[in-house]
Amino acid sequence: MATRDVSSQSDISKMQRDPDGSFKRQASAFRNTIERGGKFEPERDRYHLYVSYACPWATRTLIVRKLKGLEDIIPVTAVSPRMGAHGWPFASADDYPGTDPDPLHQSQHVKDLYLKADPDYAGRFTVPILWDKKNQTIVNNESSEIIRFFNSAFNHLLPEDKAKLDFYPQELRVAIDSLNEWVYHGINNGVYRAGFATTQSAYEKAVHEVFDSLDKVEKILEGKEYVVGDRLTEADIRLWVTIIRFDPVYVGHFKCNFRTIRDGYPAIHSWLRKLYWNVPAFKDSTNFDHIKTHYYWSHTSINPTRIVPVGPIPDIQPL
Ligand SMILES: N[C@@H](CCC(=O)N[C@@H](CS)C(=O)NCC(=O)O)C(=O)O
Repeated sequence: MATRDVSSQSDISKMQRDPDGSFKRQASAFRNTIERGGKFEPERDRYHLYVSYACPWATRTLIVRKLKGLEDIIPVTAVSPRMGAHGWPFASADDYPGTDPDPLHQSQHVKDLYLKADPDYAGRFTVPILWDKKNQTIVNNESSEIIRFFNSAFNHLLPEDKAKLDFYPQELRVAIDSLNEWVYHGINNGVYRAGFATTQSAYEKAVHEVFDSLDKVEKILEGKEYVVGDRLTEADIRLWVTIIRFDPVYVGHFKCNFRTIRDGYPAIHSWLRKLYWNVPAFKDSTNFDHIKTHYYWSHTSINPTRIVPVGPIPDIQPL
C-alpha cells in the first residue's frame, strides 16, 4: 500500500497540462526487454499482463496476445473501467462486471503494483503492465514494446502455426515505423490531445491534426485491405484500437466531431468492421461497456455528471 501521498499521480483530475493548455503524454518508465539470455527470459508461467478493456494502449497487447496464441503462457487480469482518485481499481475495490481481482498480490489498485516494483515511482499508474513473477517487478509498461515481445520473444514456446505469425516483418519495418509515428501523433495520441486540452487553441490545433491524419489514412485504405503492405501488421493493430473507440467515445467526449468514422470515412469503416467481425482477436479484445464507462465516468473534468451516453446504436455496424 502507498505510504506517501501519491494522489497527484493517481487522480486523473489532478493531471498537469502545459502552460498553453496542451496535454503531453509522459514517457513510460519500465522499459526492460524480454529476450533469451537476458534478465527477463521468455518463459511459461512467469509473466502476467494487467490491462483495462477500456484502454486503447492495453488493447493492443490483448490483441497481439490472442493472435499469437499466448493465452496459456501469459495470463491476464482486467481492472474496473471506473478510474477514480486512486486510479485503476481491481474488483476487490470496485466489483464492476467483467473486472478481476488481482490474483498475484490482492492489490486494491494498479498503483499498488507500481509502488511494489518501485516505492519511489513518480509517474502515472498506467495500464498495460507486464509483471514478472520471478523478480516481483514490472518488466515493461509501454504497450508498443510489449507487443513486440509478444510478436517474437515467445515463439520457441508456441506451435508452428502461431510461431510463424509475424506482425512486424523485417521487409515492412521501415514502412511500419514511419506510419506508426504519424498515426501516434495525429490519431492515437491526437484524440487525447484534443480531449484533454484546456484551451481553445490547443484543442483546435489537435483536432485539426486528428482529421488531417484520418483523411490521410482514408486515402491509404482506399482499395486496400491493410495500412502497410498486403497483410495484417502491428500498424493496423495500433491504429485499430483508436478507430474502434472513435464513434462511441472520441466524437463526443473528446470533441473530435468533424465527422464520424461510420458516416465520413468509408474505407476506414470497412477496414474497422472487417477486422472486428472476421478476426476474433479484435472482437474478443473489445468491451464497449468498459470503453464508454471508463471515459465518461472517469474524466470528471470533462464530464462532471458522469452520465454515460447510450449511443451510438449500434456500437459498431455489421459488415
Ligand atoms: N505509453 C503507455 C500509455 C498507457 C496509458 O496512458 N494508459 C492510460 C489508459 S488509456 C492509463 O492507464 N492512464 C492512467 C493515468 O494516467 O492515471 C502505453 O502505450 O503503454
